[in-house]
Amino acid sequence: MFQPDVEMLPRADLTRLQEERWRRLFERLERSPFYQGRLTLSHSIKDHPLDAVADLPFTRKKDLRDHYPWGLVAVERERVVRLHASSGTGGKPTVVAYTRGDLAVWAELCARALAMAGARPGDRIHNAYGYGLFTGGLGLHQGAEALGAAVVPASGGATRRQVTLIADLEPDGLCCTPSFAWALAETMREIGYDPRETSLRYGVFGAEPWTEALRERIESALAIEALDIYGLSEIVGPGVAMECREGRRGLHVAEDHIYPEVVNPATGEVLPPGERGELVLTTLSKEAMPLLRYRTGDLVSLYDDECPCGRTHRRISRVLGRADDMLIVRGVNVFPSEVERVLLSFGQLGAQYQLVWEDGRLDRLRVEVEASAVLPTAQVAPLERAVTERLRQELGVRVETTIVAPMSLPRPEGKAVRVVDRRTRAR
Ligand code: DLL
Repeated sequence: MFQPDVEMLPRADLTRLQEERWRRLFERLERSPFYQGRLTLSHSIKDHPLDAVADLPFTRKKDLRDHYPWGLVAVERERVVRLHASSGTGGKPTVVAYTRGDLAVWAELCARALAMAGARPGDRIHNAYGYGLFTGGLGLHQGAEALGAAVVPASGGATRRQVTLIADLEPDGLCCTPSFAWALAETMREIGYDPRETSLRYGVFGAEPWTEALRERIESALAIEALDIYGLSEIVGPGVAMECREGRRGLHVAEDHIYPEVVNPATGEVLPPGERGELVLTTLSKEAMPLLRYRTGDLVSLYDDECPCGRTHRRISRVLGRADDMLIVRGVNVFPSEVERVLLSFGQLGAQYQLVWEDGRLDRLRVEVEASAVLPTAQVAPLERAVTERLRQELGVRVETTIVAPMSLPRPEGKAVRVVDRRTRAR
């Protein structure tokens, strides 16, 4: 454990620490132009207890966009030492700012996360998250250094060169998106290098939704332990929550710095532990860009039961999907991760797939999925029918399946693109 004192802090002490930081958060929010206009007039924010946080308004991604780039910054411009931006679809990105203190906390959170996956000082860590405006590369880079590990800052892309680096530099850990981890294993096989024979012991995979089924495939393909890391730029980047190797059920939220709630996405009402809803996060110590009740759009449940690792911080489930990623196929809600779970239950199918919207009288969704190895032609159609039938049973709606040749779908360099729209008619 990187910081056992805080990671295992008894619950009562943790609550006290949260409350202390919560009071100081309000002083910071008052210095943010966005919150000044919003909070002081309508809410008596001073002395507002943390356990009544649900009375306070949410902050949404739109607020960050509307007040781009400086409107949520709560410190003098000279104190900002780093800017990142989140990958948005269209329009302006959302920019996030950090003070020196924010960077130090972020490095700690990423060091904790790496240690949760089994990283130790002196390890070598191959970091294939993208470096740049995206927070994955630099975030885990700082974390590895804070832990006392050596980082190979490979960044994304150039898969073959990355395989060579892994073979030559013999890292202990791998950081990248789960889809890129899978692409690395495939490339290793393609060039005749057994992916089970690398030096790697563990992987810290996140930045996109993935399933238990994909975890099993990656663990067996690379002979490593694969753990889930969660984060978002608006809050800090990777390190907001991390799965521990002892529990492997849920990701510990760094509760000394971030306060989690799960709400009903439609009504905003706070849900009890165990119920699935949208994750809402409040930063407790962020200086440059403190956020109050930020709607992440990510669907999870919160667990408050004990974890075998001894950490006291509550956990969130694996992210099921984003509220806005949900596809509605003829009235039925479909999450790409549910499709992935079904596809990977077929050993003959690979882990690379896309959901394609097509023209048709009704909404037509088709799954294109790669075979895991070249299939005899006679087997393709019956397997497609079997997959379509299983999808119908599990999702409750018909989704046609097309099996394509291994390695024929585009390989991701960063986050996987799971949904493609090929409709031509105006919508
Ligand atoms: O993806 C930060 C990150 C980098 C996390 C590296 C983990 C590892 P953004 O680009 O701002 O930041 O995207 C944040 O990605 O709201 C989720 O929808 C999704 N996401 C992140 N981690 C996971 C995960 C980074 N483990 C958005 N499982 C979030 C599922 C994830 N979705």
